[in-house]
Amino acid sequence: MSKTVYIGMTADIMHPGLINIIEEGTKHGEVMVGLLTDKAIAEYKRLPYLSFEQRKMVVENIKGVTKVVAQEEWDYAPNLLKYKPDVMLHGDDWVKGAQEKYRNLAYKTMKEIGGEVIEVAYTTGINSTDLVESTKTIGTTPQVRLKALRRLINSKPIVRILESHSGLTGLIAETTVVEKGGKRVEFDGMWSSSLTDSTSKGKPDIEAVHITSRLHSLTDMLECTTKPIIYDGDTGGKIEHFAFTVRTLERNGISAVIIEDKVGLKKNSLFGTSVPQTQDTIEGFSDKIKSGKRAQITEDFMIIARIESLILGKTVTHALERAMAYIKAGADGIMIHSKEKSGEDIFEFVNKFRALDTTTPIVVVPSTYNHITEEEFEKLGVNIVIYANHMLRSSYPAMQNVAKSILENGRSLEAADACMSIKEILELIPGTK
Ligand code: SPV
Ligand code: MG
Repeated sequence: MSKTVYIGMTADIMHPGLINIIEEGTKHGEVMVGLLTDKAIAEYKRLPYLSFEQRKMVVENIKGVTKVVAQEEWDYAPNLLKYKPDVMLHGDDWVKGAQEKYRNLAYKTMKEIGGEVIEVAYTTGINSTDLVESTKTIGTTPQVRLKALRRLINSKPIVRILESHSGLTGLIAETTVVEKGGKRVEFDGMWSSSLTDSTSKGKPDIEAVHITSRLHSLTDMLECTTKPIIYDGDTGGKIEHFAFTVRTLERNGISAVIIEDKVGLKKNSLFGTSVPQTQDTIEGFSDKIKSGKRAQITEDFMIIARIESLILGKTVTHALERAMAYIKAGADGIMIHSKEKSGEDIFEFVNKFRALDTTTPIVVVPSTYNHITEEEFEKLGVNIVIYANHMLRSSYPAMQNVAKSILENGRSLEAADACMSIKEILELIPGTK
């Protein structure tokens, strides 16, 4: 009987390096590809462009591949124990860095099951991470981007979203990465905030900036990023208008709209009860959700219902009743908002909600209860955390200080240290030179 050779891969973008490894595998036996699921990949890297099913279809049709199985974790060991291959093949690029741990585990497991590990020389000059980088400069399509949010919710313990109101802030959300415990940590997408989009246009956050103008900011972000965008739809406006908003957003590849259950002149929620704000009726808001869902063209677009009960001084029970009604009306997720500093009301709501509903995605916006970590939200059962205004709140004081310094000194020398260098700004945007 011929030997089984196990090869783990993502196979998002097919390239000669992967074909070389498969070819090498066929010299030792029948090749079984352990195809990493979105969930396995999301532990360490950005989601692949193609879905698991699409990647599977491609790999199954490559010459020399006998079988494709799902690898549900970044760690190869569980699948090696399950399928007990005679050989495991891997490129020699896993000797150092974050992958080293999994290399050691693979060696240990193969020894246990009486097999061997063969390392093949990695094809230099080509790998999928570099290819993804170059693909990013080409861009994405509305469909791929739109789907990305649901895929992220299904594959990550928590989805991390950063506010963006311009091309530049979009680029920060797209490209900022830190290394933490051998893992790449980055934002998963952007929040088009009504507060910061209005403020950056010198307008109050009262739905005075029309969707036509909001779309300009969105287009700037769409043109230079690939990550998914969640749109702050305020109250959604009139029911009849909301249907058009949904179509416009979908057409542009926006993944989700969040609408809040308020009526009349909308004021920012963080004012709480210090300004008059009126909550919609359950029936009225449910009708708006239904109308949006009817207007939707794709399966993937999400309408997320934002509950303002806690903002308006009502109880968690009041908020829960609304959550259940909005889900019944078709909402794809619930955003629970609060301006309490402790976050206790959010904990109470999510705990009680999760006892009734284990699957509907929950979104939180910890602007005031900012001491709570993503890890704590994850444990609680939250799916998306939005840092809703931090790019604008950090840039405004920085700009104002520089403007003051120029006025005080009658020159810009004293402000120079607070500014990036001319060289840095010239090189900031790729393609400038
Ligand atoms: C926004 O960012 O515009 C929001 C969140 O809607 S909040 O400002 O807290 O209302
Ligand atoms: Mg808003």
